[in-house]
Amino acid sequence: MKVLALAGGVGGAKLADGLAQALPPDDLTVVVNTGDDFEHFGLTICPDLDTVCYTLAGLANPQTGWGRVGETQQAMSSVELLGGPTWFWLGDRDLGTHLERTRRLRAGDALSAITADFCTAWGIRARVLPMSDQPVRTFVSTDEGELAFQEYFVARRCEPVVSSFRFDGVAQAAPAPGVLDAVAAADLVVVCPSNPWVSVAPILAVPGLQAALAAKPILAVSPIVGGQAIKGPAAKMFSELGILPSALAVAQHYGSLLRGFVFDEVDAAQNEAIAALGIIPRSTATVMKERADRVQLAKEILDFGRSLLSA
Ligand code: FO1
Repeated sequence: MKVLALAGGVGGAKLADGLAQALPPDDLTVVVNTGDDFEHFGLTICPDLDTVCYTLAGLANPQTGWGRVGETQQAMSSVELLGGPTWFWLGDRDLGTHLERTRRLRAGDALSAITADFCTAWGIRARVLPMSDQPVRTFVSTDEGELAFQEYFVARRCEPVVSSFRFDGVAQAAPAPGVLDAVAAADLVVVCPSNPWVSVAPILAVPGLQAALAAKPILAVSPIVGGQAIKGPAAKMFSELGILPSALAVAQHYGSLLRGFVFDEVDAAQNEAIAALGIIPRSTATVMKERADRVQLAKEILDFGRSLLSA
């Protein structure tokens, strides 16, 4: 079964890793949000792409979920001593990724081609594609004005109250080479447990992508468990947008896009309300603490996916 996964950062990366362990390498393509990307120290930083790649390669920092395991901090310590900006911390090994990616982007290479080469170098066998080769940058409207995504997320620690989101450049963006082919080839599309507002929405906003996906069986995995986000500001965003955060709210948010919805067993009481949306519900253990949890959840999702295909 060919699977296309849509992923943002840490939660998406963990499920992508589970799927990569549960599927033959040729059967998995992961399309990654690039709305979180930004320019810093003159470098192009792609946090979600790097988080997905480092996780698939077994190189991710297990404490944070982003950045590299076994990092050293010489470069940023040096920046700190010189009075430079350290609000967005870049470990030394990670910095090497941004240096080489930026060098190649400046030499005219496409982000998708660079990502493919990095994946080969890191021994990643699944296909990882940025949603687009054109820059798309997420901006967050808040009670403190409009903030660039990383300014909101890291510098302001998601404290400002959000009212809307803007994906700058998305109207001029095209799906990266291979994305529409992967959609066409997919038997099943899995929306990972990533933030619906700022991780999945930018992917779905890339022109042509939603129309291509409409023909496909899609299931989403809830990033909200027991009314809380497993990681990050998703629940806070739902609340600030006037929606009670819940698995049901996530299912309602995606609505008719979905054929199936996987959510945590602690929310099993929402089963009927989700089914009433015309979406087939499946509650299970969705919190991925250990690496084994990722494969377990991936296998469950694939079984559920197969049952959706034959229904
Ligand atoms: N998140 C933080 O909260 N603080 C950081 O200093 C930080 C640095 C960082 C460096 C590289 C990278 O790939 C990710 C980094 N992140 C950091 C995480 C990242 O900005 C967010 O988690 C994602 O953009 C949201 O998916």
